[in-house]
Amino acid sequence: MRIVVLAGGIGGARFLRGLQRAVPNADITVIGNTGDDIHLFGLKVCPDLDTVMYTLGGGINEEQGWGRADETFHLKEELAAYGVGPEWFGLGDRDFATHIVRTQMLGAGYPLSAVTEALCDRWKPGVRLIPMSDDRVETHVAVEVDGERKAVHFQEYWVRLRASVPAEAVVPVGAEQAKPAPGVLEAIAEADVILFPPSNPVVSVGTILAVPGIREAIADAGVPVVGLSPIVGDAPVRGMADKVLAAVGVESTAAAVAEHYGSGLLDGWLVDTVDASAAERVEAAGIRCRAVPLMMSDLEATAQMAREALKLAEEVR
Ligand code: GDP
Ligand code: FO1
Ligand code: CA
Repeated sequence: MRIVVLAGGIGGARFLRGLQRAVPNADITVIGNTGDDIHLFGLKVCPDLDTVMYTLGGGINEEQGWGRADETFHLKEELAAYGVGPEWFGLGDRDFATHIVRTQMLGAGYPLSAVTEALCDRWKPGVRLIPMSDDRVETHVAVEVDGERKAVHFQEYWVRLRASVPAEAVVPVGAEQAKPAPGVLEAIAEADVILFPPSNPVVSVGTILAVPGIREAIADAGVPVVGLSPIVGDAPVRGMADKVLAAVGVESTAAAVAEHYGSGLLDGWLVDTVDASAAERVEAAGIRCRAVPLMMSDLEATAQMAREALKLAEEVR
């Protein structure tokens, strides 16, 4: 079975581990979000690609959900001693190596997709991980700080400001001009099923869908498209997705997120059992809906979510 998954960081990566357990022989292509990418200290950092790569490759810091296990921060401390920041972004020594290799390869002329493949040669995530685009896309967030309206990089909004100020707009800068990376449209066209994991609907899945051609390819693929809600009990399970949902005028409920994707894209939607009453509204929007446990508390619970998603895909096929 050929499965395509549109993934952000933690939510996408953890779901993928469950999917691999549920269907060990599946041919899985992951289209990764690169809107979170940031240039720091002259290096290109791709948080969501790395989170998927490290999580599936066994190198992730499990508690944190991002960055490397057994990490140290000597390099960051030395940079700080020179007064070189930003200090609010925690790049560890082991993680730095990934960004150095990536930046070196990009400098030598390799596209990000080829660089990602090379990095995955080491980590062997068991999926084909492709960035949504080889072109530079950077999510920026319009905020008002001390009465002044300005746009900040997504990482500055998320990590430095902790989404503590309202987001007035979320803009995937460069997306309109970006082309899907080689293999993205082909994987979608050849998929048997397309899954939206419980990733952030705005800054993860939404950014991938903002690359011209990807949304259309999914809608035209003619195979079931099934999503899992990252919103449980009217709040994100983790993180601050409610803040960016508000910026695009979507309430933080499982039903509203399904409507936001819409029946033009989604055939099926899984909500958590605590949101079972949302099913009626989702189905009224033309999307088949089931309520099942959606907490990725352990690998088996996550695998069961993947099985339910594939079951729903068969129902709508
Ligand atoms: P990020 O890039 O690291 O923010 O990760 P993603 O975009 O892939 O996923 C973030 C989303 O995952 C958040 O909005 C969370 O609500 C959601 N999430 C995290 N853990 C769980 C879980 O156990 N169950 C569900 N349903 N959603 C989760
Ligand atoms: N998230 C944080 O909350 N604080 C950090 O200092 C931080 C550093 C970091 C370094 C590398 C990396 O790949 C990810 C990192 N993240 C950090 C997570 C990252 O910012 C994610 O993009 C966001 O959490 C949302 O997706
Ligand atoms: Ca992300």
